[in-house]
Amino acid sequence: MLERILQICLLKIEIIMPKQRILVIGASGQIGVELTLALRKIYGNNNVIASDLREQNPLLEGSGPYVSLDVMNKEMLHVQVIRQNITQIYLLAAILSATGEKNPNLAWHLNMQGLLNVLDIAREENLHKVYWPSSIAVFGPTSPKVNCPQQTIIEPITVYGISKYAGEFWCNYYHQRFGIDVRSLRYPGLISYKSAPGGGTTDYAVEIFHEAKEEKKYECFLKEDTYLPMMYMPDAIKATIELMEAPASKITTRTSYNISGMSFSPKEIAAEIKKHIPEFEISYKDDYRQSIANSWPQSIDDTIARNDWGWKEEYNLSTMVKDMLDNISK
Ligand code: NAD
Ligand code: AKB
Repeated sequence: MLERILQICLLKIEIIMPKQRILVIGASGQIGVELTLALRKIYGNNNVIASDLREQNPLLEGSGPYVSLDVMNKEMLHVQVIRQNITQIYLLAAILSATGEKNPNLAWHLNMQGLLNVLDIAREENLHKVYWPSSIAVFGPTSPKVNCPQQTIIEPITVYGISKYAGEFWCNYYHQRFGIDVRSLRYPGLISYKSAPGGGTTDYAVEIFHEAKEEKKYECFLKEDTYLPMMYMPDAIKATIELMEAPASKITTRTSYNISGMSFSPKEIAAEIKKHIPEFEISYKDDYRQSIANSWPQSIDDTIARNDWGWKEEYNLSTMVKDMLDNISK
């Protein structure tokens, strides 16, 4: 299905759009690797430039150009945008919730200044589009727990959540004030087998698969009944591309769209894994990440994304678990 969507996008782009040159910042990360590969299928390998502070992820090697880049160095970023004739930026570099609580100043600095550098350059160079993800981490303990709506009380308690919420309003500001076509999704926790997650509270839902395969047991850092919104990576990539390809007239939310895939607890995902690996056992020892998880909603209402640009997920808990286990084996 993702293949078909990529083909349709490719056809549309070839017919109606001028040549696009895309810079992915943070391309070696959990989302960056898969998004870069998907964008290369649509726009052509040489038109999608992967960049990161760290070395190129081995999965990207040989698939297209890579430049080493620090998003905090605005001059260097600006030079690359001009040199590579960039027309769109996907900004993925950030410090996530759990790592952010260990170094709040660094998280605030990178998550805010990185975004402002990109938005400024987008304005100066008249870029066609910018993509920047937000997170369900914008919500806090006073937000509704179940089916949390797009607009509600939003009082985040992590530095990561604060930076994402402030970032959403910067995106909206640059759109209203300077006409930048910046688009954003509030991703839930993302589950993938290609590249490892980078320091979030939802990382348990990836670790559990590797431990189940290798050790047949897993000690979870969240309590068994901690429900969180989650999404399988192919759905996240599909959502990102569909949002970015939607006509501007369909985009009514210029802060960031709520988006939802599934919701489950550690106990539920463990039970689903046990259907495939009967000897698998889970135990629980919660740590500082439990209070972060407690502050987030358990599920998300994404009606606006569904109505505006036709969002619909493909994977649920059981299809995701099967696909993860099949692919980790490979
Ligand atoms: P990640 O940590 O796996 O990847 C981030 C990448 O950015 C890393 O490869 C890192 O080396 C790079 N980076 C860090 N500092 C940089 C700098 N100064 N210059 C250039 N590159 C730098 O993160 P991810 O999970 O891929 O997340 C990408 C984006 O999606 C982030 O904005 C994150 O907040 C958001 N998001 C992710 C999830 C998730 O579950 N993965 C959920 C919600 C939102
Ligand atoms: C995290 O746990 O920090 C991320 C997120 C939900 O933003 N996965």
